Amino acid sequence: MTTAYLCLGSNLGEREENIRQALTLLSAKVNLEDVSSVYETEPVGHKEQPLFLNLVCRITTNLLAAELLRLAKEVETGMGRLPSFPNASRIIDIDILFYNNKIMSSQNLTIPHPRLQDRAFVLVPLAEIAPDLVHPRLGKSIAQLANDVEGRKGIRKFEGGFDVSAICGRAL
Ligand code: PH2
Ligand code: MG
Ligand code: MG
Repeated sequence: MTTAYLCLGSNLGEREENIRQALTLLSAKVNLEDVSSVYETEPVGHKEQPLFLNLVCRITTNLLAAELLRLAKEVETGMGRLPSFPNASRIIDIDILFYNNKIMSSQNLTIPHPRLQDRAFVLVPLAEIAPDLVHPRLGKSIAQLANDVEGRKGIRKFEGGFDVSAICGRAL
């Protein structure tokens, strides 16, 4: 069994509902083990777009990394995400952050996610559920990386959030 971490983001349409739906679809195929709070975050990269909602989750799964990527893409496409340019607005984005301690890079998948150490919208929620997780390439804990990252001012906790037990049928 693999423990993996995913980041979910949405900045188009009913953002909260989009993230809830993605978690529901994912939890049909993998075990959802923990979910962070939801954060409203300023767009990083292409700035002229709506605010995102982001959260991170921990899953366990027997899927290989490439299969997990395929599942993430299937959920994105199934929810109606259309191909666009990098960093464009999207109804849902599902990125693999970590897959056990695996370090790998192929044409369409790099693990750990190559930009996670620069992204407060990933590190702050991740520090809630995995502060002691050590980045296998950088050798620093998520708590350390979250503490050092720039752009923490651009993210704030979003009121609301999810009844995760209603999503995956059990309390976490
Ligand atoms: N995703 C990106 C680019 N920029 N900014 C925020 N705040 N949240 C995201 O999820 C995000 C982003 C590329 O996937
Ligand atoms: Mg992304
Ligand atoms: Mg993505």
